[in-house]
Amino acid sequence: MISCNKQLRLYSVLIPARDEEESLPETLADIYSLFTAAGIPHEIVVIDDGSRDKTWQVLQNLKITSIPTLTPVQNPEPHGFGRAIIYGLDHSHGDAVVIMMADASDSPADAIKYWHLLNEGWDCVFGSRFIKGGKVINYPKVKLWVNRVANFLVRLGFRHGLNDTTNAFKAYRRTAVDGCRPLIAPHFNLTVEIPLKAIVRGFTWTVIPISWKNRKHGVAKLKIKEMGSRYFFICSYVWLEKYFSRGDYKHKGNNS
Ligand SMILES: Nc1nc2c(ncn2[C@@H]2O[C@H](COP(=O)(O)OP(=O)(O)O)[C@@H](O)[C@H]2O)c(=O)[nH]1
Ligand SMILES: [Mg+2]
Repeated sequence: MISCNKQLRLYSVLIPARDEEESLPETLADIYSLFTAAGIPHEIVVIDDGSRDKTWQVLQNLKITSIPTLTPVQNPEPHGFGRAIIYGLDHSHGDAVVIMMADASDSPADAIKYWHLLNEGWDCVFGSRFIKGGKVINYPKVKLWVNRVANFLVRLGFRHGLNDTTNAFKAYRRTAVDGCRPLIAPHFNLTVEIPLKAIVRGFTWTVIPISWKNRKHGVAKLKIKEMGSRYFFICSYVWLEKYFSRGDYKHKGNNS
């Protein structure tokens, strides 16, 4: 069901980045060129989160030389993937947002499909790498296995039918993200807090197949051992809201 037909004005691309000096030039050039060619009004908000390499200088340079829609910001301490995204949400101006990774794992062409679906009226557009048409390239084996088990358990708990909840690469109308506040996950667990809350709170959503590729530069930072309990915590919290809050936090009516 589609709740709103209002055309969107500006697409904010939020990219949390920590020590991504090598990946960012290519990632940002790809997004900028495809979005510009598609005529999408956008801003690219890269949130530098305490990088110890030259990420910040690289961003300043790209903004001046080649990517005018880039607006880099620095997340002050305390750091954390989730905190950086929340900082980016608070410092971006679009009425639609898409969360993408700095390591070029997400496809700008998919982000463009998200934009068009948001404009058709969906509150949220999710991608799945694990439905017909979806694709993963060089996904590390253990990580893939953990991912599939985690997504199966989330699906069991929420009965929402989505099989790629944990992937951060999703797009939202601003009204939907704001309807998920207060956002409380400080780390990678924000990647499940937003979609689960949006679903539980009654925002409309749809899914398309997407592709994902492993990074070419730098190292992956998600530590499954450290994050497991945090994912469990946030899923439990939203699960309790779903079954015991008597709809107190539900999105009421069409105010998108
Ligand atoms: N703000 C912020 N971003 C981070 C942090 N760790 C990783 N990222 C970013 O999150 C995205 C995904 O990280 P990555 O290392 O590729 O994780 P993985 O591929 O899921 O293991 C990239 O854009 C990283 O730069 C962090 O501590 N703070
Ligand atoms: Mg990655």
